[in-house]
Amino acid sequence: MIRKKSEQLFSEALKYIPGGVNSPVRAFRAVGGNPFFVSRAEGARLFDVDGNEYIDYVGTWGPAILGHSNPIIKKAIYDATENGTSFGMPNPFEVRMAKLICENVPSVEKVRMCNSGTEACMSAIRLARGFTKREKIIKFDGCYHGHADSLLVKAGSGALTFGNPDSAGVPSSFTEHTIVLPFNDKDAVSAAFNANPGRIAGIILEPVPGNAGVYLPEPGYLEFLRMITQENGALLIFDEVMTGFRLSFGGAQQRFGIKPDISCFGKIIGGGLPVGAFGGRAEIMDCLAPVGPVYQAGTLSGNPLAMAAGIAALEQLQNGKAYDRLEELGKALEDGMKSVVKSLKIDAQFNRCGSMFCCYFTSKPVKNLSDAMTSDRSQFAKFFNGLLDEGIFIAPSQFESGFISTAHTFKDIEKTIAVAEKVLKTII
Ligand code: KE4
Repeated sequence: MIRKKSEQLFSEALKYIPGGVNSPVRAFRAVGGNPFFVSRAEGARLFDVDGNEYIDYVGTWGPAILGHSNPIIKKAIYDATENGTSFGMPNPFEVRMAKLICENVPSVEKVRMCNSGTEACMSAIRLARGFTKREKIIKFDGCYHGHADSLLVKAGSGALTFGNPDSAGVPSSFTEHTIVLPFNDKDAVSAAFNANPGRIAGIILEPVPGNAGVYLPEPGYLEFLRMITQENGALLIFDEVMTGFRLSFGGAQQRFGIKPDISCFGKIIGGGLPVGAFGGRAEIMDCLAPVGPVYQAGTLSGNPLAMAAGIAALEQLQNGKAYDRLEELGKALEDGMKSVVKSLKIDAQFNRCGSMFCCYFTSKPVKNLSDAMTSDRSQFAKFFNGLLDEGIFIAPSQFESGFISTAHTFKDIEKTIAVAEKVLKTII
């Protein structure tokens, strides 16, 4: 594929933007080559500035569950701009959004809007510490909760991609209260509570980790975390920035039947505009300013355009039909990929939960970060570039999730499987 205009734009971008990108994972550092620049996105397609077309499985990292340029979301944004773009005072959209989340996410009685998933997770941690008056937080290696200092410890996503899961610039004193454990390991959690009696404020996790690829909680694991936090007076925090309204309209917590104490959101609830939110039991949320002593704020929190876009997205998802389609498309992709891997006798694992998926190049089933790390990343890079040259765009890192949208068709899935087979034949 010719990407001359993208190359020109990238060399210009490098003069003014670190790495030429505004978020590291876009830089293609893990897979080689340079990023393409998008001129337009429509449905399940991205179009770059050189006119190349891609079937898109990144979906702007999760928000585009209804595909790109969804007409109802776009109209909601246009209509909202008629009345201004930001008011600095409450607006009716914020109430509608809060109601939608509280009425449809099992554990959420009250919710606070913010502007990113990072803010949501950072604020949820502060709230858990304020509510319990304890300092320590348990997180799991490979899980990514945004780039707040205390959570950039053995983090996933771009931090893992670039091999700096413990970022520079974060003093050890900022992370001394962060306990990092392997995911899906009950004994490690029990040991941490035994070693820190009365000092753990909470556990934060991605209920289905999507920032080291995709792997699933073992049966009973989430129930165990719910029980052990309750037993120890600690809070269970589900980071549903990626899984919220993705794995069901009530998120992973509804899919798995678990009620966490605090939940974090982002991505889908903004309809593609900047957004974050965190919510939970009223007695916990009322510890937040201006009611309680835990401070949290944001100039653009509850922004009318982002709220209007998010409401338009959620209202299209609310009848649940989208999730049936996403499950059918996801199953078709999984079945096709698994049969290709089997017929070519390749060491590869295809993990999926609903419309989130990942292909690892390892013979080992992937159930946690250390399993994911056994994947052959040079194979992944060849797979990524082979697909890209054939017009299929998956995440440019082994340690990310792929996303299917309702705009994808079974024809797209068939094409993807056929191209994957062709590419795999050339790289094995
Ligand atoms: P943001 O601050 O990027 O809005 O959200 C941080 C975040 C928190 N929690 C989870 C589970 C997340 O997946 C994320 C962000 N996801 C990454 C993709 N894996 C965003 C992509 C990027 O960093 O450019």
